[in-house]
Amino acid sequence: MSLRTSTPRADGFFMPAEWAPQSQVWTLWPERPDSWRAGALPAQAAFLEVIRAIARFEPVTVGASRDQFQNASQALAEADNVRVIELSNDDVWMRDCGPTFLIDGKGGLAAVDWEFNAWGGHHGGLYPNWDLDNQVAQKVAQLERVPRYATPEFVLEGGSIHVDGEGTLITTAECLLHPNRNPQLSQAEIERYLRDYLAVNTIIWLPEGMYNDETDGHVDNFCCFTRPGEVLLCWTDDESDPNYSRCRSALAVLDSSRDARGRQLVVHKIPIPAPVYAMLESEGGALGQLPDEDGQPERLAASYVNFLIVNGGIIVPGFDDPQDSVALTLLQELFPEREVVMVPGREILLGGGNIHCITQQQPRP
Ligand code: KQY
Repeated sequence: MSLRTSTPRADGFFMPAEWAPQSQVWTLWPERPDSWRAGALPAQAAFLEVIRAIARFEPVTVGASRDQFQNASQALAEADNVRVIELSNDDVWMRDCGPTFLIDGKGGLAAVDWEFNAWGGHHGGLYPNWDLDNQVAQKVAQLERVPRYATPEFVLEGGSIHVDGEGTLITTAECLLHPNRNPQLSQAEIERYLRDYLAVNTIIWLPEGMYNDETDGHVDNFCCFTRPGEVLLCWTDDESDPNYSRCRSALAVLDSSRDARGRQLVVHKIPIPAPVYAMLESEGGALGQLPDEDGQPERLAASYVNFLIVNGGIIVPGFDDPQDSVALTLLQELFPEREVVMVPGREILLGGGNIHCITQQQPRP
């Protein structure tokens, strides 16, 4: 399918909000032993719960490697609304290596194929080779027969941006201005890419994301739009929590921002769960799960904001924490027209992300 050499903005495409109607959700199947403990079996069970939860609302496509295709197919053989395809990958983070879908409001669908460098390339990247991940967006665009806009000279992960579909984008300086992504570009030049490829007009820069997030502070683990003019922000009142100052700095920016339509943002706060650590599972030997240099258990970047909006539903991770029910109730209030479904999030979190990170919605144009 065609590679476009113009920009999406020039061709009338824009990134819709996640709450816009969707035709399906894409994800990938875990197997990588240095990301997933115990032969990835616990992770595969966790992914199955997420996939089945989404499939209650809309179709899901699961990409599995050649080695895992049959295993994934068997595990999902009786799941309605799910197809498994063979799709080579380096790991599971479809939000980040997959395409960002665009619509034009006239029935057209397109995809942005951002350059992917595994969250930092050879300067802090999370695995040493990401060639297969870097082809995922192109393959998905071809499978769906949609035109593709590629940015081989600009690195971006889908989890580092959120849009309201009305011209506003939120991101974090911690991630997008990190020198391991696009060191040759100024902030203004990075904004140019966002404006040209997503057709946004107002960019809100939060200083940081969640503490100890392996992605250098992806916004999708920290703050998101819930509807035009309203955002949801991770929050803690515990002054000893390293997230305390991060939440307050973000709130200060949000409170003083206007969105693309000139609205002052309404900020909803969602508690973060009590600190979640990688402990017993470290025995499985996956990277990033061992105690840190001080011998302390590693704090994981657990967040309820890492949820996915689907047609008629919200799929949110739970952490066996008293705040789970608080988060569930708040999300149900914020999305009264959708059914909020909580699925266990710890096992996916051990790999470095959560439900939003492992999925990519395809809008229905
Ligand atoms: O989007 C994400 N949260 C990706 C995290 C990658 C972690 C690799 N171990």
